[in-house]
Amino acid sequence: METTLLIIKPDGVQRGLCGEIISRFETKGLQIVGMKMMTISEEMANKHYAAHKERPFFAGLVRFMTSSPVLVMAMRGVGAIEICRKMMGATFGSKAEPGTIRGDLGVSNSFNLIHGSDSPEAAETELGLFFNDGEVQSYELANLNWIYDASEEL
Ligand code: 3AN
Repeated sequence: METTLLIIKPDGVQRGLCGEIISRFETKGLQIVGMKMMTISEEMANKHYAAHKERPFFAGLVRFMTSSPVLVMAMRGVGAIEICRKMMGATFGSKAEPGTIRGDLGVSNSFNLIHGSDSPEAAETELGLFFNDGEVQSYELANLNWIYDASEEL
């Protein structure tokens, strides 16, 4: 099982798309193990996007991410990191494929609705940044054996 960090960005919250976006992950068979609404501080945004510090869009990105509340989620499943990235679609809403969250729900390149960790290392770091000890739950899904073929996949 992998756990990944997802953030419904300020545009997703403001546009009332949280339900739609969460529903896609639940319907897929992923398990929500953490969720909270928060307003990201500038310090946190700087840490989270440290890799992009030198990029021309960095200041705008930090301004956007701190401008209004976000919904932070920890999502668990076999291969969850790659599955969530595929479901999010390409970075820019204008380019993302139909069927993906960004492809179906937005047209903007800067306001692209959702963040998802892009590697196991990033997931670990980002989960640690956005969730305190004890905030990510461990519980057994009652229908786990109908989501996965337990004899082969778990
Ligand atoms: P992704 O979120 O698809 O992993 P990254 O990691 O390349 O994309 O970029 C991180 C974030 O930086 C993106 N989610 C997007 O909000 C923003 N970003 C990336 N490139 C640009 C750009 N050229 N103009 C504006 N914002 C950008």
